[in-house]
Amino acid sequence: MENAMFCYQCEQTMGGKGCTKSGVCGKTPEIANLQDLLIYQLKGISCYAKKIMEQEKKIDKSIVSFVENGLFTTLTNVNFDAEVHVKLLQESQSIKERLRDEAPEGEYPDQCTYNLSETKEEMLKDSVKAGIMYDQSLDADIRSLRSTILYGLKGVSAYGHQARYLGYHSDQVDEFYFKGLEATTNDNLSLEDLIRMAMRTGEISVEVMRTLDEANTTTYKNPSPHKVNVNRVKGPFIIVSGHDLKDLEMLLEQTEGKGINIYTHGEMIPAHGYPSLKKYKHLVGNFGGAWQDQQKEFDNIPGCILMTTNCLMRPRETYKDRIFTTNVVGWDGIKFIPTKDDETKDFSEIIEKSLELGGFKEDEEKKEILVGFGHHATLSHAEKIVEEVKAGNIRHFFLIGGCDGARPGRNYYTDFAKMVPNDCIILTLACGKYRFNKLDFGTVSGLPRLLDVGQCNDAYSAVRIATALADAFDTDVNSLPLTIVLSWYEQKAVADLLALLSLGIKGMYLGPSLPAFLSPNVLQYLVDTFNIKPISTAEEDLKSSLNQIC
Ligand code: SF4
Ligand code: SF3
Repeated sequence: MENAMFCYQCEQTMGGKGCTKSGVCGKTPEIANLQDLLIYQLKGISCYAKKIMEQEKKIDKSIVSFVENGLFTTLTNVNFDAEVHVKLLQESQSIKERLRDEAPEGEYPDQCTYNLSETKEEMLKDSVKAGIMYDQSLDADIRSLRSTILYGLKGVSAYGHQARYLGYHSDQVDEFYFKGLEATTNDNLSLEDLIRMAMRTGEISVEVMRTLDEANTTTYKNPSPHKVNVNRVKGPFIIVSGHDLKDLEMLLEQTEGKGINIYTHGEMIPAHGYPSLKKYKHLVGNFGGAWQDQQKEFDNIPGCILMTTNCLMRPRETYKDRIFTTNVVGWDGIKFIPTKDDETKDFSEIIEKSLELGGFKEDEEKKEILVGFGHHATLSHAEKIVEEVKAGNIRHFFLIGGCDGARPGRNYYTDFAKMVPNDCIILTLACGKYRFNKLDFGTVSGLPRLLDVGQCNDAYSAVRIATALADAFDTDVNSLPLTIVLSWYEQKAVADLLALLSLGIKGMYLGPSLPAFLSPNVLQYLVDTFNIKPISTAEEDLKSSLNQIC
């Protein structure tokens, strides 16, 4: 069965239905099947852990961390290294056995009783029963909700991993990994139970984003507006991609005074707003566009790249020797920078390589864009914003945020942003903003019309901004002159979407296409309950958002 697979967890899934021969993302059937088996194992661990927790006992944080990392490893565009998966599988088995000994007697599902095979070949054979579509008789809506919960949890795990690395965690989130995964194996749960569980996943997503916000803003202080050069600077360089601020910080420390320029890439751009990061003079700018442009943009580049989280694409031969991964990111044959026992990393190899490559020969003319409008910075203008809205000078807010991706339909987001009238403010977050963040939107009432709130996890920041404004207007978020236009690609966006739904936010536009894992009934439920709207054309959606409230 090594040549068959099934995965429909991201937006670019083949034919909008599922990748069955190989992943559009570059995931081979081997990796896909090992990932299925790893999730199967994590579910087994979780069923035992839940029973143990019911006896008022705590689960060791090293096990929480293992489950978190395991989930994150299977998120789209994170890890493509079979050996890493085999190691994680082996570790999962010993953890499962430990919990099996500790758990009370009782009936447990197959995910618990299964014992991992010795060789990779046997594991791949076993993985068939871990496949999403294995149980043909499973109700389509149950499968859909189980998948929604699982993908939401994958998104949560990415944020949880980042926060934990900075020394922050939430017990609520930690316990929910087990409860959520157990729910996806539990045949006694009805559709209503699973809908509740999906909403609970959303609440947990809010909690993990809150924890990460606390971790980031305590460690690096609250972001404040900062101009970022998006053009090249002469000299050797390292491009840091992904979401992990701590990796960036450690690299900045280790490169200080070495004549190496550091650029952010993709989701790392909000780093320029954090006082404890922007103080480094050699953090010179932001490089390139969103993740899907990397193969073209990294081609033959005279410097190095460090991937701290998603999104990693198949590295081309022309830069295979200069791209490095760390944390849970990996690609077979690509250099990996491990975390040492004291939680630090040794970046000397990437530093030496970047010096050897020599870097850019010349400076390009500076082009600057503004970042750093997290909740703290934006809300410092709250009074003014409220006044201007009341005076009719600011008409409407649009939160245009989420993931970017390769499909052509994503021009919608550029068109939408361009068409937003001049008396409206655009808030943005995550990598979808690369569709329009280099355009000049000017100002309205003395405020920039484009406010970059941050990374995808800063959806929490956007929520803080929206609730504070709602309070100031003595209303609720749904009654604000605010429209949310979400773009999704991978599972962090699923966690973000569930978070917004769990907060009761209605009328969001979702695109560029709808998740393949939502069954028609589940989708209908979301439409009926939350008035979720699939995007149509930028013109029409803009018109209806402005008409609806004004
Ligand atoms: Fe396909 Fe997306 Fe799964 Fe990759 S992650 S195999 S592209 S559905
Ligand atoms: Fe982008 Fe991968 Fe999702 Fe954090 S970097 S948003 S797609």
